[in-house]
Amino acid sequence: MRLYKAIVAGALTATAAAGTAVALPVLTETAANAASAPGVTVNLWNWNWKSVARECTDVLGPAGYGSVQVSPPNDSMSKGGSVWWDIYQPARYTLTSKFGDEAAFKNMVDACHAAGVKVQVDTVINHMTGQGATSYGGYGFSKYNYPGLYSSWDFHSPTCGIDNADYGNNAWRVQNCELVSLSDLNTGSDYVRGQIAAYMNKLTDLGVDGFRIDAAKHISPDDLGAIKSRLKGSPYIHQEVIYGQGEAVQPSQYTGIGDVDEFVYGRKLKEQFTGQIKYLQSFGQSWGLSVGSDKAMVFVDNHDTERKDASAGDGTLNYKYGATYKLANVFMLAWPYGKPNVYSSFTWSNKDGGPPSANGGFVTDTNCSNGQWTCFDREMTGMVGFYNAVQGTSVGNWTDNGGNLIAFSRGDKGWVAINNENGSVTRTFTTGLPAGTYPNVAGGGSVTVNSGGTASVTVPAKSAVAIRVGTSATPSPTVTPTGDKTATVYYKTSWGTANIHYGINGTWTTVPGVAMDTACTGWKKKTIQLGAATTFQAVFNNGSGTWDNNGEKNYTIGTGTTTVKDGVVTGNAANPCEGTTQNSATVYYFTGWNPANIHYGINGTWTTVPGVAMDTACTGWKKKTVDLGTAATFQVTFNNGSGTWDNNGGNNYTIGTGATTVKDGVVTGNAANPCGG
Ligand code: LM2
Ligand code: CA
Repeated sequence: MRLYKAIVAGALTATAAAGTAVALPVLTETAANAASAPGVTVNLWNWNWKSVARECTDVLGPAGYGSVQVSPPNDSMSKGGSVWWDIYQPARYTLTSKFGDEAAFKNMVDACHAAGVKVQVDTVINHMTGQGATSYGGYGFSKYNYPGLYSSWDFHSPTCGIDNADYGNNAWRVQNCELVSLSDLNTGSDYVRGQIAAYMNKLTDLGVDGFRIDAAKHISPDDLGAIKSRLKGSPYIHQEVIYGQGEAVQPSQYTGIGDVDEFVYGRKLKEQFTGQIKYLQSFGQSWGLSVGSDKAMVFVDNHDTERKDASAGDGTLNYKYGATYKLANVFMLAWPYGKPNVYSSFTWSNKDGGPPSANGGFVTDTNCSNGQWTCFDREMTGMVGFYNAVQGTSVGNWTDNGGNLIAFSRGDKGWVAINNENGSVTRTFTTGLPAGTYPNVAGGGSVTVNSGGTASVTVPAKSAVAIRVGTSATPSPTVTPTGDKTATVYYKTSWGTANIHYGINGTWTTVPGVAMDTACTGWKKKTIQLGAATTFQAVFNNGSGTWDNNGEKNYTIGTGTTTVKDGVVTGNAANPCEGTTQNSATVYYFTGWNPANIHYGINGTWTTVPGVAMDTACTGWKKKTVDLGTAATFQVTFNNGSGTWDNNGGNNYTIGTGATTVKDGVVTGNAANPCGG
């Protein structure tokens, strides 16, 4: 929640500052300042690039995940697939890792961006190797000697090893001696800082949006700050600074640089979910979390903590805890603290063992049905939608059963019940939601909320029920207006998808509103039936959380043709597209899907995933007409709205103007209408 307040505060400040100017800027400018906000992150640890790309397109984008965190992409020491941890011993910064080469990495970043998912990279910059002589990319090195990159004088020397006692009383040794004998880079040196920044800037050039800083605790805040100052743009940064009570190096020393991976969070959730979750009512920084909500990236587990002994005080839950693990993740996505990071990786019995691989350790494609991967990201998709829907609300209607069942609302946007008991619980709960029937986004079934906001719900043992606005098992009734007034709105924007969310006499569309059509390059258009009304209220959004609400005032628009451009409303306007070239394409798609969406890009600007719903043309055929502006062709993929895609085997379909049919992978241009007529 603090995170959200920070963003709102930023928005208000910017608006107030602009208030002295004559024309108010559109809200999108403010949103751009918060562009690096990660949303819900998913850590696809040890997935290869090809599999991450596919997951972004098929699962993460459609679910609303904001970011994916990927494993170190640089060339590392090779143990030939026997262990996972060779990736934490960098050999050089070339992108030839066990997960794929630079082309595969770039393709992954592009696929994730096309799906609306940002990319964070795990960067190992404190050290190089402690053992080995060859890398996955076939490069030869030895400890302290990495030809063309670093030699012995680039490392802290004389060398020393970090002793356990150092953590308690000697920050200098924690940051200048070797962590498990890994050659410790002299991050105080200008040359070393330059090489590290060059590596990170190369990733930024490839489109990367953020970084996890591995072993940040072992780099002094001064050195890390100096490296950060050399970075391009403003990437999102979260730093691995593991909290230990009374230690010489503390997470709070790093919050000036960026966010911190909050390790106490997962330890506390393990205690509660293996005990009594009723105590979570007061869960927050007062529990001894190492940094405030606005600086914390939180997680139930990560690759290190999931491997700690079950008895270890600093261990966490992991996938082996089954339903309990899932409930803890539901809580993380429902409770306002920090920025959540969901973990999804391979299954293991040997703590050191590497991921599924072939040909000497190159990681094979993730398979979600052979038991070798948890694919836990797929179990949280509904809760990601919940998280997105409840941002900006606070916790209310807390209730518990005095033991292991808790329930709470997030404003009037969402409500969740978590049953960590061994038996089911049936109760009447106050949900705070508008009346209606809502699907359970944390599992199966649905919940009917009555007009008083209460609902009688049975929560099965070790399971959760979560409902939120914006989903509907029963669609909300549509108001049929009387009268025949209309308004045609032209909206100037660079968004690929634009929605108009509007209210007539106080009755608003369901967020995000109604998709606008492309009128011509840079302009979206929608004609709205006003009934008897002569004005209405409108705001615009891009379908993935960026809004233009006229600096919180909404736009008031009348009948006839209106243009909205850079915050200026012009009534009785001329059609801004008059005289411009206006190509259009009608696509007929043969499929058994219902619904079917068309997700398309014109000159590289793509619709927001999943794209635009197609209409049924006749049995087996869906149809959509797309305005292309001055473009003569565009790129097209199709999906069924729940994760099944047809992207022409990864190539997309290229389609031109006029009528085109797409059937069984075959594109026919200048086609006859397959439905006749
Ligand atoms: C991290 N954060 O600070 C990573 O999250 C963690 O997974 C890394 O340790 C560590 N820091 C270094 O980046 C892992 C693994 C270690 C492994 C190192 C380096 O947990 O066991 O150490 O990666 O690969 C291994 C051997 C160790 C040996 C060392 C150097 O297990 O016995 O030390 O390599 O050869 C003599
Ligand atoms: Ca160091």
